[in-house]
Amino acid sequence: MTLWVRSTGRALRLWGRGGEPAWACRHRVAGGSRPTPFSAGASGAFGSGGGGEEEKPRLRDVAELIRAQAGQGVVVMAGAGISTASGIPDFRSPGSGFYSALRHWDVPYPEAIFELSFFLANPRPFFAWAKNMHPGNFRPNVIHYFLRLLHDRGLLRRLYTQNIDGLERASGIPGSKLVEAHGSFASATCTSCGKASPEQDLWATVMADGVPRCAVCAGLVKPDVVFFGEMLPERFFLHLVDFPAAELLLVLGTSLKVEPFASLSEAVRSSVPRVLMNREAVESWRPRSRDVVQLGDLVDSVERLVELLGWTEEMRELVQRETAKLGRPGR
Ligand code: CNA
Ligand code: ZN
Repeated sequence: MTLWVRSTGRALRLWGRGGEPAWACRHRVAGGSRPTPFSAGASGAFGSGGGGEEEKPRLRDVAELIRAQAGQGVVVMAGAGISTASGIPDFRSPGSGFYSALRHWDVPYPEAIFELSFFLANPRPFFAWAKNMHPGNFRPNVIHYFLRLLHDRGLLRRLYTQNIDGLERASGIPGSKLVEAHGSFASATCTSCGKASPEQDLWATVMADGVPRCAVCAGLVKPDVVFFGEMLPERFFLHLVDFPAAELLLVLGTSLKVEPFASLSEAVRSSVPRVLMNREAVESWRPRSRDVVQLGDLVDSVERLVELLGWTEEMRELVQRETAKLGRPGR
């Protein structure tokens, strides 16, 4: 297990315990003790159950909170659940999640393909998986475009994402508004000499089932996604200013099992409303009185939310415009 250094330290590394992959480590360390499991009715003012009669009032509350924003006060935390509708499996959903598929791979245990030591010895399983992540395979969905609308409307302070699929960028949200906390495939580096490798070279090799090598020293080239025990990008430190300044926190499509990312959900001021939207309850969520928890499919929730906000037409136009711009088939 790699050491995890708290934000007061000099470095932040992904941290895991109990057999989780590099950028999918589990367990929180904030506060030291395990939080009380999240349960129905324990989520504060608006309850925690999903679906049915209660859905509308909760989404209305979310819409109200967004409407109440005057400036760039919205901070978003996103996870793999915002991209499943684009056709990219998350890790933990039973059946469809990446973990469920791993038994077909030549790895001693699932998390090994994101461990540097395993990668250096046997990079093929990682690149076989990476092939599926080619940016041409996917395009943003309504959830990404909802976040884009938050930006267009001048409400977004920053979007922190754990995703490495680049779909937030592809939706048109500028890099200055993004913190890709677990890196991305947009750049790659030689693991021997540190030379940067062009993204197109990487993909050309990976798509041909090859293993990318450095043009200078023939060392193994690794995309700049954060592996187990690796440093998080410097931009992650923006959280030190963003979270204390946030006026509203949206947490979307994440199991909050990766540290140090997960603990950010507790870094906003206690008076700041937090909205958690996920398919299922999040075990480590520590309820606060102003929380709103909306469980269920994110696409359904976001579409309804957009409707409640009166942004449906704007969203339709945005999706049309951006889809035409991307000019390639997606899912
Ligand atoms: P996770 O642990 O797999 O959790 C995803 C969460 O999203 C789960 O709680 C799901 O129930 C929920 N979810 C999935 N689909 C939907 C949906 N349509 N509507 C509502 N909720 C949904 O993934 P996390 O992101 O929490 O964190 C772990 C890793 C996974 C991070 O480091 C990611 O980088 C990594 N990951 C990224 C991608 C990607 O880039 N798209 C894909 C798979 C894994
Ligand atoms: Zn090199």
